[in-house]
Amino acid sequence: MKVVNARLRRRTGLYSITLQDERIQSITAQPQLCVAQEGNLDAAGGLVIPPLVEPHIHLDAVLTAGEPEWNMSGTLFEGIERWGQRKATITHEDTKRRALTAIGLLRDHGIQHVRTHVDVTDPSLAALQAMLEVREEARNLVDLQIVAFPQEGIESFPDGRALMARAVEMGADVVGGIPHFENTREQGVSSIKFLMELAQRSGCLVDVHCDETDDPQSRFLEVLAEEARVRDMGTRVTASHTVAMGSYDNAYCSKLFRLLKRSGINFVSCPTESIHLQGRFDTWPKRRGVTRVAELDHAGMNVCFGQDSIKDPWYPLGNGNILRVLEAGLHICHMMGYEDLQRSLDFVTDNSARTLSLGDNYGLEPGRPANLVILDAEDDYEVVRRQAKARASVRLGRVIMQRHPERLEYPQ
Ligand code: 17E
Ligand code: FE2
Repeated sequence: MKVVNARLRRRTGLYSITLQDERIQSITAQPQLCVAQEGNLDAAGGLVIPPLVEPHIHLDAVLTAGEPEWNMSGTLFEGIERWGQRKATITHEDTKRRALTAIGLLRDHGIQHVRTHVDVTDPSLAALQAMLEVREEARNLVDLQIVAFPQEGIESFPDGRALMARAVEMGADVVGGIPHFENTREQGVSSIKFLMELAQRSGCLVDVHCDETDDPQSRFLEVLAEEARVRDMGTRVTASHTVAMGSYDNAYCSKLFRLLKRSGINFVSCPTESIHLQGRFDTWPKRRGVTRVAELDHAGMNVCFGQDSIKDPWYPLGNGNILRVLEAGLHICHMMGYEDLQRSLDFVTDNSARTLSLGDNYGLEPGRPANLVILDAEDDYEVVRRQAKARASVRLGRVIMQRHPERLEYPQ
């Protein structure tokens, strides 16, 4: 199969992309628009990109907002409490059904690579077992990485360490953490040492909910980065949220950035989630409660955007559209300069793929998997401005989603 009349990022002109045996065979320049042959896909001058990536979502909690009660304060802490109520009633089937529904939404928005956190502070590990099955059953739609995420703490939850180890044995891909939620600062530090050790021993990646609080004293990021540096694991480690960095003073941040850079770790910001959950203990002026995305990026570090939630106890909106989160993130992080807009898709494609350590399994290059998405606009700027829809999603050479343009009518 061929995709014709494609525009590509960072290149001018039109291209044809030939797919063969689940791989990209070649990418060739076209002198002009051509007529698509039967069986080929016509990008019609739209941008063709490798699939969008969702680097941070909680598929075990999606579509549960209000069950049994709504989060009225809008804080992370009430979210955890409300989730605790819902967690008591989750079942294997309920978790699978909601996760698969959400994966359908992600598919419709051109996403094919997903990292989901799954709460393992549950002695039954029912949600994890369900998600392991979802990972297999949804293989034709997405590559799913599962994070063993200790929502109620590793040190502060009964048998927390054993549950983490068990989750890895069962098949989790990534080790998680939540040091700012542990009972004491010491427990936060020891939880990071424990989880890094577990990851190193098992060969898992690492993705820690790190400093998701406006407390400027929450400084677990430096602990995570140093652990990654001394173990030489930086490229395999991700710090998610790090919103306390939005409250650190510049003197500390300037020292911190030196370590972060040397550690080589990755960052995920969930700007819609954080603008909603953070700043809740401020009156006015209110902090933005988002990490220093532009500054990390300008310092040469790897940052990407994630959705975090779809209608869950922490965040009542969300629909699977990562371009909505990109648009919000560009606003919230003061990233709407011309240069930023011109490369804005980096934050939901290449940077995210690097966070997920996708390596040669990602990217529009001959020899790589035949995974791509056709967007309904011609470049990054127009994609984000017009909130372009994914017109088609191709996975291993097969079309898994095709969207036909909506039709407007103007009766007199
Ligand atoms: N759990 C957590 O600790 N933080 C979040 N933002 C979500 C779940 C969605
Ligand atoms: Fe999260």
